[in-house]
Formats: sequence, structure tokens, C-alpha cells
Amino acid sequence: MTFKKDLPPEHARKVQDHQKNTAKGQRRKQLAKESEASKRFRRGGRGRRRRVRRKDWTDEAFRNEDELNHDTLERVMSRDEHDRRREVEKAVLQTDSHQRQQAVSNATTATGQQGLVISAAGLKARVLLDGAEVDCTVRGILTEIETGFINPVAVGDQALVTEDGANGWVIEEILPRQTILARPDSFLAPKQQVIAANVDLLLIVSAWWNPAIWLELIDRYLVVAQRTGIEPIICVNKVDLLTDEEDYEETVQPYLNLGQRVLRTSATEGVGVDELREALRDRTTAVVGLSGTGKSSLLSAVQPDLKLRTGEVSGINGQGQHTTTQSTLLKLDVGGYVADTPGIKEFGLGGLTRIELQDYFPDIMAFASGCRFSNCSHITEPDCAVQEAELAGLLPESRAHSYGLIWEELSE
Ligand SMILES: Nc1nc2c(ncn2[C@@H]2O[C@H](COP(=O)(O)OP(=O)(O)OP(=O)(O)O)[C@@H](O)[C@H]2O)c(=O)[nH]1
Ligand SMILES: [Mg+2]
Ligand SMILES: [Zn+2]
Repeated sequence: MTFKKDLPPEHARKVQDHQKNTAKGQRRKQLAKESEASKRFRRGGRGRRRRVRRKDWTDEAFRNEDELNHDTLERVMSRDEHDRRREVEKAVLQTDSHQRQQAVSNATTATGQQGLVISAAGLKARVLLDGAEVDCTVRGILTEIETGFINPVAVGDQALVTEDGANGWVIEEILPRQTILARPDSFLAPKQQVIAANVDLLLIVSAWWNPAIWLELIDRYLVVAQRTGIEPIICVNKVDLLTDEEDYEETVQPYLNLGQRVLRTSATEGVGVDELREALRDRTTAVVGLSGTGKSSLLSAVQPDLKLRTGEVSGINGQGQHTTTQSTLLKLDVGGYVADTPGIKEFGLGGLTRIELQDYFPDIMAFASGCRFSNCSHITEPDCAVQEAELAGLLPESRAHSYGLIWEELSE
């Protein structure tokens, strides 16, 4: 579209901006129409601060999308039971790293060779021992009482193993973990299931499109990373599907402002793959993100012989199909390990309270001192500097949106 030459420059710029926004809006509308399901994945937009309860996370569509994820946090229970469970969660998740270090150095009750667990399912595990892989059974005594978790062994665990005298191997003990990525168990919540142990990098993979980038999930993972002490890197994949460069810049800017590293990749076009490989070098990385975002494809691009299975994103709802169903720790040629996890959308928020939540949103905290009430939740209070900052465009809407949604689902 062209402009009349006689329009004042300021006016012309406004018209241009408007057209650009309209075009952007139309494109979004069109894409959203193509996929009903994509509504759930859209970036936080105007008209946010909807009161969305946990049910929104666990409706039928989502359940299909993460088959292990059940609506456990909505359970009705007595206040005492609720409090007790919260204490258990806290104790499990918030052991400080010094205590863990101490525990590691004290942990020599069993004898055996030390190996790294590279896959685990129930009471069976595969352990890397002096460069060789051995299949182990887990001694029955490694129950949740010892480990604090319902699965006794997880990928990334350091295990003490012995020979069972019949050509087999037995895991006698799991050494205390440096970091824990866990989520409430599907059936036994709030008891936790360990997804991976001793991970020091969280690669948060989001597709730019198909499925559309979902900032709330990224924000949740950033909270998880801070709580667990695991360094996060955001990886925006499928940038080959990117049509609006400005849209991308606007989307990632809030994260860059937080000092957060953001990688821009296309597994299919090989974009950003070298940088990703370097980021993974000598680290133990858990790759997280929704199903279908390209986690396995990216790892295969980093190292083709990893031979991971990848799956089609279904055209009907734009969601992946959980091609990767079990965590496996894979050794990288450049050094380090990666755990390609199944698409898990929630973990690591157990025991978090509303008041603590803002500690994990430094961009929100930056304004909080200006609020009228010192215990302001920044949700409904008057004279809230955070809400004002958001209205003034100083705080990204999507970040405030994520904060509001998580706040809503925390009980106190
Ligand atoms: N256009 C495009 N498609 C991609 C890209 N990366 C992956 N895909 C496609 O997206 C689909 C899903 O990829 P996967 O690697 O299986 O996704 P995943 O995240 O491992 O999915 P789960 O294992 O289900 O959690 C496959 O059809 C890939 O070919 C990319 O950068 N661009
Ligand atoms: Mg996969
Ligand atoms: Zn406030």
C-alpha cells in the first residue's frame, strides 16, 4: 500500500504502524484459525489478566498432549494433609546445595563402582561404568524413603553398583544429587518423580511456530531453573517458519533484558546448530519443551549419530505426538551429556508460595518497591507500581501475564 505524498511525516508513520499492526494481527488471526489448538500456545496478548485456573492446564487437550500429566493439584484434601504435603515437597526440593555437597562427601555407606545412570525405568537402569554400558537392577531397599522420590533411580544419577554374582549388576546406592528436575507424580502427587538428576543446563526449546511459541511455558521453565539452580538457555527453534523479523525481536527482547541467553535455531536448515553445540559442550543438559518443538531434531542436528526418533507435528491441532517417551542421557562427542526428555510442560513449582513467586520474576521485582502495600501481590491491589509499569509499557505484558497465571494457581 502506498501513502499520499502530502501526509505529514508523523501521520504517515502512524498510518504505516497501524497497517503493520493490522497485517500482523491478520496473520496471527489466520494462523490461529488454522489451528484451534494453537489458541493455547499463543503469546500472552492484550486483555490478559484472565483468571485462569489450573484446569486450563489440564483440560482434555492438554492431557492428550502430555499423557503423564494429570489434574493432581486440584485434589480436595484436608488442610492438615495439604500442609503436610507442602512440607514434604519443600524438604525435598529446597535442600540447599551446601547440604547436598556435604551429603555427597558423606555418602559412602555402600561399596561398589561408581557409574552414571544413562537410562532408567522402574527398577531397571543402564549405567555407564568405565566406558562400558551395563544393565542393572535396583536393589529393593532404594525406596522412596531413601531417595525422597517415587522413582529410585533417574538419568544423571551417580550410582554405586556391584556385580550380583550371576553376570548381572545391581545398583546399591544413589549418591546425593547436585540438582534435581522433578515433577509431581501422575498418580501419587504431590510426591515427586525425578525427571533427571545432576543436570547443570536447562535447554528450553520452543518452536517459533508449529506449535506457536508459548511464552508462559518459557517463563515457567525460567522459574524452575532459578529454583533448582540450573542455568537456563532459551532456544527458539523452527526460525525457518519466521516471517516477521520484528515480531521475533519484540518477543525475545524481554528475555535479553533479563540477561537471559537466547539461541535462534532451525534444526531443519542447520541455523544456529554450531552455537548450540558449543553451548552444550562439557555440560549435562536437560532439553525441555513441548512435544513437537524439535528437541530431538535439534540434538540430531548437533550430532547426527545420536539417532533420535523424531515425529511429525499433527496438522490438525499443531501439537506433537510424544515421539520421545523416556529420558535417556546421551554422550556428546564435544563432551558432556544431554537428556532428551519427553515433552513435559510442568514441573519444579512444587512448594512455591505466592509471596516467593516474585523472587523469580526480577523484572517484576524491579518495580515492586513502588507499590503502596509492601505485601502487594501485583494482581488486584490499588496503587500497584507493577501494574502501572505494565500499563506504561515498561513491563512486558507477557511476563506480567505469566506471573498472574502462576500466582493464580499457587494456593497461598
Ligand atoms: N520447519 C521446521 N520443522 C522442524 C524443525 N525442527 C524440527 N522440526 C519438525 O518438527 C517435528 C517434531 O520434531 P521432534 O524433534 O520430534 O520434536 P520433539 O520436541 O522431540 O517432540 P517430542 O519427542 O514429542 O517431545 C518433526 O516433524 C521435525 O521434522 C525446524 O527447525 N523447522
Ligand atoms: Mg523428541
Ligand atoms: Zn504491586
